[in-house]
Amino acid sequence: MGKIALITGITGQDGYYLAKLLLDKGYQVHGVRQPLAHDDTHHLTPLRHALTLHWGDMTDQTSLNHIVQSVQPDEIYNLAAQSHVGVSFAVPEYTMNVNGHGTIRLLEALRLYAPEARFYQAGTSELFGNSPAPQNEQTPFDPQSPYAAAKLLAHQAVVKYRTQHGIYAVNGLLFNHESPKRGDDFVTQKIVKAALAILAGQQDALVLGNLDAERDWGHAVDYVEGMWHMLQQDVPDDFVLATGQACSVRQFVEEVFTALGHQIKWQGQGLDEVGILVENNQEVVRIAADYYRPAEVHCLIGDSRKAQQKLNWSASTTRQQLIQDMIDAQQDIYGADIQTQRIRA
Ligand code: NAP
Ligand code: G4F
Repeated sequence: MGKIALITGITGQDGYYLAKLLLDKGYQVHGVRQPLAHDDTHHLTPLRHALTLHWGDMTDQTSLNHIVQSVQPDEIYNLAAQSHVGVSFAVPEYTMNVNGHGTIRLLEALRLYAPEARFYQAGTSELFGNSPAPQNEQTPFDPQSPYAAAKLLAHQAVVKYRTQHGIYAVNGLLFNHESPKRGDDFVTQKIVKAALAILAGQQDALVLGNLDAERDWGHAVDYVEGMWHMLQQDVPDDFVLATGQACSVRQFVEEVFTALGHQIKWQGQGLDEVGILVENNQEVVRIAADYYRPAEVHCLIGDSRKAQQKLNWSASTTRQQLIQDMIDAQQDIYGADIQTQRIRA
């Protein structure tokens, strides 16, 4: 029989791609779903029949104990989180409870009920904050948000359970990764969906915050492969996964419109800056202070040479392929209207 995996956060973006990867590898895949979420399994529809889902919550030790005890997993992937950095400024205590204390709860459940299980923690490049790029495993942490502070607690807990309790527990320090399954509130998906809606005549403008932030955007399908590799090593260790390519939010906007056959030019500065379609001067991008964060992480570019050398992992999907994949996934909704716009342009 194949190995047994338990995934928290299975209803999210990475949960889908990881569950698919593990099912393809012959794993029995179990997932945790929150009791209060509604419509949480729509991403999972193509896989749903092959998965076993359990009610549980990262804020509830009893449910995690019960799930770990009954599933007896070989591998636990802790992907569950309040994963929006901007939102974490509004709900800092909740974010710490889910992302920080929740990780400790799950590690305790493992230690008590399945101590031989291997543990993957969904760590983040946000830990590096404004430490100079490129960032790697040696770069000092500099958390800028409640989200990053909570993930730092989780990171340190994983190191302690590894060194003090002898548990095979690892931190993946993953840079931004996106896909058609990305939540609508993250900037890449917001840009893709808005560009399509604007060009289809269904939305007035795309309203953004800081256009100058730089991120290292890869495709989630590559990153879940790296998660799996981290749990197959002889010795547990922490790894950065990244593409090594920087791109600003501004450039991402330009690349999405270019992929749709349109060119953007920029006018004005700060909150008054606008993005305009070159062909007809239509104002399609505006800035609003609401989308700025109290503290920004300016530039994240990952150096994943350690993962290349020890895991034989590298990000194989280019940003252009990622953008095309995200656009293609929307074609059922916007396809016909977009073609009309192209002819008019
Ligand atoms: P996501 O799409 O936001 O998924 C988050 C998952 O966590 C969802 O399944 C959500 O359930 C679940 N969850 C939230 N609160 C929970 C709670 N209290 N109890 C149980 N489950 C809960 O995030 P993602 O992009 O897949 O990211 C996966 C993990 O990697 C997260 O921990 C994130 O912080 C981390 N990470 C992501 C990136 C990235 O670029 N994507 C980079 C570095 C690290 P519902 O569906 O019910 O809301
Ligand atoms: O898409 P974002 O919200 O992602 P962010 O903050 O980088 O966090 C994501 O990646 C982390 C890894 O580095 C994960 F740990 C985390 O869970 C999440 O998956 O924002 C990207 C950038 C930021 O600089 C933000 O200020 O885009 C900027 N931005 C500008 N306008 C915007 C907007 N972000 C959002 N969400 N919405 C805007 O309108």
